[in-house]
Amino acid sequence: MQVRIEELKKSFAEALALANSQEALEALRIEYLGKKGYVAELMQQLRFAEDKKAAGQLINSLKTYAEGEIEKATEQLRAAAIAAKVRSAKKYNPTLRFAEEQGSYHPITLATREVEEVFISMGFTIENYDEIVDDYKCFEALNIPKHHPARDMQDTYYLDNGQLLKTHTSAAQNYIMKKYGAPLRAIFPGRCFRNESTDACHENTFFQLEGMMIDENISISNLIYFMKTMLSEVFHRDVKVRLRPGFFPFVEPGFELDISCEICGGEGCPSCKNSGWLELCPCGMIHPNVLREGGIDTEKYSGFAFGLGLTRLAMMKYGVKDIRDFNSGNLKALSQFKSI
Ligand code: FA5
Repeated sequence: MQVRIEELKKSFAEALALANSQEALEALRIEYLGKKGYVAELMQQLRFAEDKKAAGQLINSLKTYAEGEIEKATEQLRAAAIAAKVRSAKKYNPTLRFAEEQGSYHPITLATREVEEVFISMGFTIENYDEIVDDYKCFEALNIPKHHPARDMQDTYYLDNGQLLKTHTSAAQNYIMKKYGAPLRAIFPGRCFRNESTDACHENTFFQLEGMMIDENISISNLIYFMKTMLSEVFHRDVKVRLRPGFFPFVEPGFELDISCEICGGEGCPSCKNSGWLELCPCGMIHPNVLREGGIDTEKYSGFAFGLGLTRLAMMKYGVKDIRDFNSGNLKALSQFKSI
C-alpha cells in the first residue's frame, strides 16, 4: 500500500503542476478525492490490509496532502486573477486630476460666504447652531408661549422625545445671548425646516441667516443702516426694497423687509407669488422679554435682530426662478454656478 500511495502522490503532484485553471483543479479533486476517486478506492481495499491502522494513516496522509495542495493552488489562481485585473485596470494618473470633471460650490454656500464677509467686515462674529432644538429655544425663549397663535405660522417636524427641527435661526438667539452677554454682534446662518406645502418660493427645508446686535443706544436707524449695507454689498447694484410693519412676538417694533422681485422686475410671476415683491428679511428691535430671558440688562442695553431668508436671497441674486431647484440635486441646474 505504501508504494501505491507514493505513486499516487507523485502522479498528483505532476497533474497539479499542469492544472492552470479552477476547472482543472476541480477535475483533479474529483479524480483523487471524489466519491469514486483514488482515496475512496484505497478505503475499499483497507479491509484486506494486514496492518489496518498503518494503512489507514497512509491513506489519510494522501487525502490531507491532496486537499491541502488543491486549496493552496485554488488560492494562488484566485490571487493571480485579481492581480491580472488590477494590472489591466485604468491607471490613476495624478497629472490628469485637473483635466477631469470638477464639482462646484452650492449656490447657498456662495451666498452664505458673501453675506458672512460683509458682516465680518462690520465686526460681527459667525456662530453655528443646532438643527434639532427644544421647544424652549425655538419658541418660549422668544416670547412665544405654548398655544400662542404665532406658532401656527411655523409648524415643523417633531421627534418622539419632544425635540423639533428648528423653524427659524432665531432659535439660537437665547443661546448666543447667554454665551456672550452684551454688547454683542453676531450672525448665525442655518438650515430651517417647516411643515408646509412647497411652491416656487417656499421649501420645507431652506436656509436663513440671523443677525443680532446688542449694545447701548441701539435704535431702528442702526438696523436700517446694516440692512442697507448688507444688500448693496451682496447685490453690487441698487435693489428696490420696502420696509413695512410686521408682527413677530420676539421684536417690538417689527418690520418686514421685502425685495422687488428680480426675476420679473416687479411685474409679478410665480417666483414672487405674482405680487412683484418677495419677503426677504424680517427684522426689528429685540423685545425686552427676549433680552431678559437671555440674561441681558434691559435698563442698559437694547438691540436689533433680523432673519434673512438666505435661500430666497440666493434666488434673487442668481436669478433662480424656483426655490426647489436648490435642493433638487439636479446637476444641470447646479453646475451653472461653477464659474461664480
Ligand atoms: C422668521 O423666521 C423670523 N424668525 C425672522 C425674524 C428674525 C424676525 C429676527 C424678526 C427678527 P419668517 O417666518 O417670515 O420669520 O421667515 C423669515 C424669512 O425666511 C422669510 O422672509 C423668507 O425669506 C424665509 N422663509 C420663510 N419661510 C420660508 C420657506 N418655507 N421657504 C423659503 N424661505 C422661507
